[in-house]
Amino acid sequence: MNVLLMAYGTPYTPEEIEPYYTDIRRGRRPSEELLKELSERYAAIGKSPLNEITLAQALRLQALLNLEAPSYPKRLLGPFPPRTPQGPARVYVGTKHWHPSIGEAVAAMHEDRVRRAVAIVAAPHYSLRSVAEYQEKVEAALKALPEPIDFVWVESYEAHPGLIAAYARRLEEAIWRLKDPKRAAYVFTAHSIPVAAVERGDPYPRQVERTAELIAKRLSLPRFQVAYQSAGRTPEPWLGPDINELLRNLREEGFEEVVVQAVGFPADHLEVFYDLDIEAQATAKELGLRLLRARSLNADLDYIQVLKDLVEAAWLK
Ligand code: FEC
Repeated sequence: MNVLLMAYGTPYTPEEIEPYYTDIRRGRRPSEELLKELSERYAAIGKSPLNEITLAQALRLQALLNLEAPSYPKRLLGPFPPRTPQGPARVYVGTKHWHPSIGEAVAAMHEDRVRRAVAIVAAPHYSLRSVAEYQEKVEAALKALPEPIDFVWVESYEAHPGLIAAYARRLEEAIWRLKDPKRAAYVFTAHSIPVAAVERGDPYPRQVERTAELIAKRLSLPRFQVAYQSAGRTPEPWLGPDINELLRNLREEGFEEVVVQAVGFPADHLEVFYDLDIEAQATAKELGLRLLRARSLNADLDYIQVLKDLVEAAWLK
């Protein structure tokens, strides 16, 4: 079984911020002002752990796929780790905007004579501005190869029961720290996308709402809202409400405590550590609102189990 696990990617060093940002902007170099602003955000969090987390997810997914869990032998009769019936699983990592890039990963798969693989993004919701762009990058990489690779896509998994349970578990931990859970506000966030994509029929907001509804139902939350974060620094309108704007409204409505859970990203990175832990926290503090953030899924085994289920189901298609 072969898997291409994809994520956004992040620069490894401050010098790499400029080419990384240029790639996000489809080859247009950012102005000095934009570059300075982004560099300051990275400096404020020390370093984004996204590449390390993505690699850990891939290693654990590969290990899990290579274990025959249900019939795991009590005595070791064969090779360790036991192989899946389809043969050893290999998980390749490709990032959307840095290295290893999606193109580099697809080229490595071709060198290893991979003919069929499952493609999955470490982000649960489909968007024209996320998964569709990962798909374009895979298509472009395939064009450069002499033989095709047949990719079976997992396009979204916003309602996977294991994902909902994993998010609910982290949210519950935050709820334990609340002074009064019945009177608190609960906000689920995802990365904003341009409104233009939503107008073209992007299912993204519906899928984000669905994840939020299912987590809220599982924990019988008294109320919940969805907000968007990290809108791009471009003049076009971005999908809202913005998390900071929502925090202001919540305070005006009299809320004193709020739990925020980022459901659009499984991993910690710049947008979690800066946009939520620094920026949204500063807004909350200024408003006199107590903000708790539910911890991320990262490379924890419950999330990796979700990826394993999805990948195995896609492989059998
Ligand atoms: O830790 C890190 O260094 C990387 C954090 C990171 C993640 C991430 C995920 C998503 N994005 C999505 C949409 C857009 C759109 C644009 C855009 C721009 C940026 C910039 C940075 C950035 N994003 Fe991001 N995103 C992360 C980081 N993103 C940095 C550029 C500076 C800025 O605007 O803040 C606009 C692109 C353009 O200009 O055309 C659109 C979506 C996701 C969630 C799905 C996924 O993970 O792929 C959607 C992580």
